[in-house]
Amino acid sequence: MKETVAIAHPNFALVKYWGKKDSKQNRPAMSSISVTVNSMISKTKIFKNSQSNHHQLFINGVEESDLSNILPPLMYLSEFSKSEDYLVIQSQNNFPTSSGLASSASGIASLVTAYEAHYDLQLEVNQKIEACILGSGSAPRSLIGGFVLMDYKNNYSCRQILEETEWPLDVLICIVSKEPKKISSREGMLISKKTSPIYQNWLDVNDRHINIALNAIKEKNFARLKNVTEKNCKLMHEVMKTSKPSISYLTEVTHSCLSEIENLRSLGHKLFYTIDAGPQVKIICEPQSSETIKNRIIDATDVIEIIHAGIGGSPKVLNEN
Ligand code: 2P0
Repeated sequence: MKETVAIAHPNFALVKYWGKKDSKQNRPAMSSISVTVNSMISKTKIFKNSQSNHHQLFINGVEESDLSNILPPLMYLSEFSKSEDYLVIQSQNNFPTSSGLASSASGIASLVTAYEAHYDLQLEVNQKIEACILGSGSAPRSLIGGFVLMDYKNNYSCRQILEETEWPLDVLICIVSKEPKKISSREGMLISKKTSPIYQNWLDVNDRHINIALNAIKEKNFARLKNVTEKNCKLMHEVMKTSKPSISYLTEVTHSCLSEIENLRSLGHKLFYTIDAGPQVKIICEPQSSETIKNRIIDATDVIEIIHAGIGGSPKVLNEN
């Protein structure tokens, strides 16, 4: 039986997407800029389901009953494959799932990549982006390595700003909790759009933050990228906090990590952080500071572990038989 396996890496947004233009089509209401990371991997195997007449999804070996994120991409892709097959989809993450580590982005990007190869579809880039968005608004960014712009104004086109080797920074992912988040990004975004008094301000600032980050990355200007990334992150968490009910993904350990980041800066290390819909802190730093930063954070906080990553590449098909 033919099986196809593909891998994709998560991406972390430096200028973030939080809010949808269109919930039905899962369209983001703004542009975003991200960095793809290399040591974290979603690996997805697909093959025809000969046992059952529906799709089955297994994440880390456990069957999922909720297929709502994968059915829209699969329906879209079946228009190209003309296949009526039901599939078994087995996805493995080498990192905690659903806890603010972008597992949906890498999971969906690996599924779309595996599906395209399985049916030899030779899709256009915009068709892969469309398939990804239907599953996760941040997943198209995982189709590309390095620093990536997803442009809301240009039909969500995605382009590489710098290749993964062009600016060799490290990404240290501080795992504060492995618990799945209580409010999904999808739910949280709906609440914020409806209720946060600063949601319009958040939309209005997107263009400016995108331009600053785009130029900072092109110029490899660490200080400017730090300023805009942290400003954008703080504003997104303020939008969450001012929503009704108020949304907070941060914990005491998250805050202790942030204090330690300030201490490390005062010692002359170059680092900045971002935090997504979960308590984990992602630190972007110069590689020569990585070991000191890791040791300090492990010693001074209750962070469980730190994943040491570099900038990652695009998805890959591992085998087809
Ligand atoms: C981002 N996040 O830009 C932002 C920052 C979380 C905070 O995109 O509803 O899992 O499937 O589109 O893609 C997380 O959103 O949500 C996300 P859906 P997704 O990375």
